[in-house]
Amino acid sequence: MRTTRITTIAAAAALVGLPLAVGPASADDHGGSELTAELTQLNDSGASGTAWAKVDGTQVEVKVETTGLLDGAPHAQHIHIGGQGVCPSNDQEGSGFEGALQTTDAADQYGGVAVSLTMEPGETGPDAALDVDNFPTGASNTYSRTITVSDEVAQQIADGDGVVVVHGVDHDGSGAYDGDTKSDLDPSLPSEATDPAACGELDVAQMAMPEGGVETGGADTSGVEYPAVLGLGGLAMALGAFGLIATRRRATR
Ligand SMILES: [Cu+2]
Repeated sequence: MRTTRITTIAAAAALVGLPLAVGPASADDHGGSELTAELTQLNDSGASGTAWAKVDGTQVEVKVETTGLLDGAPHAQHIHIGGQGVCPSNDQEGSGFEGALQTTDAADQYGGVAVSLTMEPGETGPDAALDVDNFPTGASNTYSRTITVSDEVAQQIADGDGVVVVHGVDHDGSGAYDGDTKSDLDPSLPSEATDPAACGELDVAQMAMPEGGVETGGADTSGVEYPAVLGLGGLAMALGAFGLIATRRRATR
C-alpha cells in the first residue's frame, strides 16, 4: 500500500515536471528590446566592431565598440533605418574614389540616418549626422550613450530594423581625410571623411539565460530535441508507473 502511494506521487511529479522538460522557455519575455550587431568592414577599411542596443520606451541605450579605424579623425556613426535593414558587402563597389562605396550608394540597403551616435553634448537626430566635433576620433573607440528617440524609431530599432554604420575611410593611406573626391553627403568634405568604414545589422539578441533562472536538472538544453526526448521518456515512465499501479490494484483486489 505504501509502495503504491509513493509510486503514484512519483508518477504525478513526472507528469507535472513534463512541461518544463519538453520545450525551451519562451523567448518573448522582453527579449525583443535588446539587440546586438557585429560590425564588419566596408571599403576594405580594416575596421570592425560590435554594437549593442536596448530599447525601453523611447529611451535607447547604445554601446558601440570599434577598432581598426583611421586614428585621429572623426568617425561619424549612426543608426540607419529605412532600407532593407542590411549591410552591403565589403566588396560592393560604388561611385567614390576608385570605385569606393559612398554612403548614399548603399542607402537602399541600410536606409538613411535615423539616430546620430554623437557624444555629449551633440544632438542625436538626423541633422547631426555630420557633427564632426562630437564623434569619436580614435582608431579604437568605446562609445556609450542613452538617447531619446521618437516612438516610431524606438519601435523600428526594437523590431530589428536598425543598421549601425561607422564612417571615415583613409582610402589612399595618407593618414588623413583628403583627396579630390568630394563627399556625397557634404561637398565641403573629402569623401574619405564620410565613406562607410564598418556596418552591422542590429538584430534582436538571442535570449540571454538569466542567472540561475532556468534550471532543468543539469540536463543539456543546448538542443531542443534532446529535452523533448527526455520529456517523452518521462511520459513513458509515468504511463508505465500508472500501468504498474493499475496492475497492482487489480492484483490486490
Ligand atoms: Cu551613417
